[in-house]
Amino acid sequence: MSHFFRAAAHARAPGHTLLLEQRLGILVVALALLFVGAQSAFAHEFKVGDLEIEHPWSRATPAGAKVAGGYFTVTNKGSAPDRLLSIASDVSDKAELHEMGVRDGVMTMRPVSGGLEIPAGGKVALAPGAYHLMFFGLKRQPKQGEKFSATLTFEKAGSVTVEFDVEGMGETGAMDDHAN
Ligand SMILES: [Cu+2]
Repeated sequence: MSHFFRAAAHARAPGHTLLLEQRLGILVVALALLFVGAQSAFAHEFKVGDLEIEHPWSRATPAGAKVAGGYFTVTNKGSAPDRLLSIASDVSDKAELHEMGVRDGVMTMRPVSGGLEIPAGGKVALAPGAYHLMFFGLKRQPKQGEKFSATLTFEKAGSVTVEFDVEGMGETGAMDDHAN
């Protein structure tokens, strides 16, 4: 009886140990994947100099569309104002910074001349219906779930290449039409 028990225990112990190690291994892999996933979903942030650029995103465009928007939040942690001067991307022929305004009673967008100031210690949000980037002459159709990169050039902080997450077409509802 005790001989049988010992044999059984001997036979099972390594199996249990292996299983526990396997389980721990799977757990570690799962946690690592979760962490990587969470990072790409939430910590989508870029830094250059004193500036932090959070969550650059765009919207999927319908087939044949030649224009896409670009949005993000930029925070200036420095003690001097900076200025977003220009945008360039492989995804389109050109890119502009736009602002919304009312002209003759009609809401229109127009290019921002002289760049967009980011005040010292301040935050500027580029969002649908407000300041935004426009990518003109799309060379391909950005699809939901994809990313495309663009380089932002600031007066003081210099240039930084950021990744725009392409979100769903219905993501905001506002300002797909372009008055230019
Ligand atoms: Cu625009």
